[in-house]
Amino acid sequence: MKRFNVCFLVTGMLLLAFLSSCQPRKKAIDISNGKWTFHDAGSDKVLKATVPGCVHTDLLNNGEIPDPYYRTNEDSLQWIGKKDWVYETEFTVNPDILKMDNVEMVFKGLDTYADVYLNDVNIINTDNFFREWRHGIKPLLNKGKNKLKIKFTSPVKIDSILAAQAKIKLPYDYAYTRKPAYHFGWDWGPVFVTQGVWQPVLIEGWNNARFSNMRIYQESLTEKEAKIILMFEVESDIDDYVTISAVCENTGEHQSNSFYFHKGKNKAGLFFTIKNPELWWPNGLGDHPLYGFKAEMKKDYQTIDTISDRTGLRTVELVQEPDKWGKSFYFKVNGVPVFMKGANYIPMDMFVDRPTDEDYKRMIKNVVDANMNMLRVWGGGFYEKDIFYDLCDENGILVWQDFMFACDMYPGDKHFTDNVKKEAEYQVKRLRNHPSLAMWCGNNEIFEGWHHWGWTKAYNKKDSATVWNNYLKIFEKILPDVVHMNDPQRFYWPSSPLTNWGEVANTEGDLHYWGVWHGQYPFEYFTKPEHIGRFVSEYGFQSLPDMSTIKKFTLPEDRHIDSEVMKAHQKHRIGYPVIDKYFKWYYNKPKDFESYVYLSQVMQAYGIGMGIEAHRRARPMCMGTLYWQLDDVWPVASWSSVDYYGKWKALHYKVKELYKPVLVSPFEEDGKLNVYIVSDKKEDTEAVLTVELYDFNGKLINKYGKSLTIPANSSKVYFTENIKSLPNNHTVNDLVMVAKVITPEKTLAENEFFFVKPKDLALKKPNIKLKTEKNETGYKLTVTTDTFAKDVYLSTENGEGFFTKNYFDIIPGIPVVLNLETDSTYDDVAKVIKVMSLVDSY
Ligand code: BMA
Repeated sequence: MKRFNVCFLVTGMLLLAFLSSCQPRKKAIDISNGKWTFHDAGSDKVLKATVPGCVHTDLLNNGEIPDPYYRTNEDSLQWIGKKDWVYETEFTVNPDILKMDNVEMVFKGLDTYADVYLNDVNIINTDNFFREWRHGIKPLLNKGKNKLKIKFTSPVKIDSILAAQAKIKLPYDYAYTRKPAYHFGWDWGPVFVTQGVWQPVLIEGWNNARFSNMRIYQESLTEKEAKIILMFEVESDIDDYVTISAVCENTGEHQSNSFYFHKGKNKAGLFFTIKNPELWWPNGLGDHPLYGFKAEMKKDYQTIDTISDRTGLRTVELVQEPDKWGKSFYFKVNGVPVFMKGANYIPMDMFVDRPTDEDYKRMIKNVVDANMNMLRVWGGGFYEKDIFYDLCDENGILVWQDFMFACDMYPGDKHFTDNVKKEAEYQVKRLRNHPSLAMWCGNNEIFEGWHHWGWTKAYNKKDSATVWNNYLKIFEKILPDVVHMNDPQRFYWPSSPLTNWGEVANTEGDLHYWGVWHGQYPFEYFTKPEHIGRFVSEYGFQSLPDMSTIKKFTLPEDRHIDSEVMKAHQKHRIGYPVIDKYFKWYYNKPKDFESYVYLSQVMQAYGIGMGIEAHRRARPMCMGTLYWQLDDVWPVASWSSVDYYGKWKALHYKVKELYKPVLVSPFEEDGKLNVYIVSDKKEDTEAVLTVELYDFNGKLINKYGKSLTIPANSSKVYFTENIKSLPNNHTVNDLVMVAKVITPEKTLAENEFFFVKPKDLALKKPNIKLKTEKNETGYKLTVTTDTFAKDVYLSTENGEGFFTKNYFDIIPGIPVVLNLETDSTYDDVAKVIKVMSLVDSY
């Protein structure tokens, strides 16, 4: 019996091996990893290239150029973008692939104008960074070596030719090129017009048929069951029957069917029912389970192709209904209105090939740690790499996805709009299975630009009508049509925003509120009801990056605001003067450069914090707050809350506190101090509100406490007092009020209130002490003071390590406990930590 079993097993294995050897299963090779070279089209000097990559990083790796981010190097490197570049490789294709009926070369991403030659035959000419390019190459392939040559033409050159030829001039020349707009410079980024192979290059061989797409369509979803249709797009070169079987990896449900395919493009579907589905929730509201599906295509019992993907089961609606304030604008996830808390995301580098998977993970960790549930992928960058959306899926971060159009008018000719349509179809199909993807948005600030930034003044009536009609063609016709055809369950919004911050009241749609910063109005304008809007998708204030970051791109002599280097790393026309203007209103003049850096961050956190609290207090009128901007593309003075090297600015620490599910927000209105509690939780919360008033010596002046039930999804005042009577005849410039929402287990929220502006506080020089203990992640720090210490900033030389709390206040007698997470071991860690507080900056 035993012998029979072994025999049977061996025969079975041999049969399987035989079958698989003759299986014409689709095969792919990635030729990006091979040996590549590149050279300036006008020179013979051949250098080693990295693919995926770009010409700037290749030149840098070869030691041909200095670090583009160092000092003012940007200026002397502009020649790179103006030249044409050639990339080459040689490869062999294994016989298995050569034998196949269809062999295709697939470019996952080319930047941007490329003429591709295989064995000296021109196979593709590309003009869109955002598209995938595929071409049949079977007749051109050799058994031995094959030569691939990609000639790139400078987008700077092409843009200027197209702009010169155009009958109507558009606001900016970058409109003609389908490439990340930020490469041409932005008010937070340098000009580096890259070229190169930015995504992998594959050779795919297949027989009979192949999957070109699998969509996981959620037909219906209730607590009891989810109905899913797997919809396949199949390319076939036969007229015949093919079987598709698929499995849901979570439930084990298996479905299979036979389909008759014609030569060309075909569609097929399989139906699944998931009982008692586990719902996907945004961060803070529940888990984010993902359901995996795997499909297999068989012909004559042999597998010819496989495909797999995953999704989360949830519904997302963007509710726009008339209400007492105008028209709502909020997201409902699984039937629950969700207040969106997040930021605008820009690419993580000028050179898109540079961020690693680890960098993406760190970035999303920063988002999750700061209690966000939404990122807006801004339209001047690029449709992000798969890993970005995968991480958003896994962490419950919803994505407001702009199509890649920003701050410009665009051409309307057939070639351009066809190109846009293909780009949109490709990207919508690529991204639609991601549960994190909440909506599609046509563009960034083009509607607003056209109606409010004076662009129309440059045109006569006829030209103006043409330019506007081209806008309508792309953003009101082509893009929404692509979304409705390919992703009908997602909402399309034509432009962020359709309002303007200069208007008196913003009663519908989203709002970019730039009265603070661009309008140079005080931070208090954030709190005015007419500036809050229904969903604030942009608002921001600049600060400088961490000192350790500044040290990386400067020499000591550069470290002052007026230096050429610091000016080169400030891309806003009047960036430093605007910061100075706000300093005068809220703070004292910083005594030196380091204090300027510190104070700019403290002030950014103060101002944007005011905005966040105002937006959250205003729920349900306002249902979203996305500040500008999360990250940086290089080390620069900007609106970001995390700098290029990943250092948290004061703002990011503040956001982490203010984006918690429960917010306590003391606010002065009509002569009263009102303490609001805002809850984004989907269940009621039992807690205690405490309000305590201390003087700067740590003496408790007044105390108030109350047990409460905080309703789910609410904003309400729980404590109100005449602002004048509160200090109890005490001077007001040395008082701090601390409001807390606590449960027996933990503090859910904490916030402070001061009676005067920071510059008017009677702060004394504190004697701040650190008690340190080694722990698992580094060191535990207990920080105490003898007099009230404001905005205490801890740092290490070179920015090493991560402080779990920073830029915090300390009341005498109430220690602040935090961790320094670090891999380094120090003999005396307290000596390594530099301590600074607000009084030290004057
Ligand atoms: C916004 C953005 C960007 C810009 C930012 C800061 O409106 O859409 O275009 O970088 O303002 O000025």
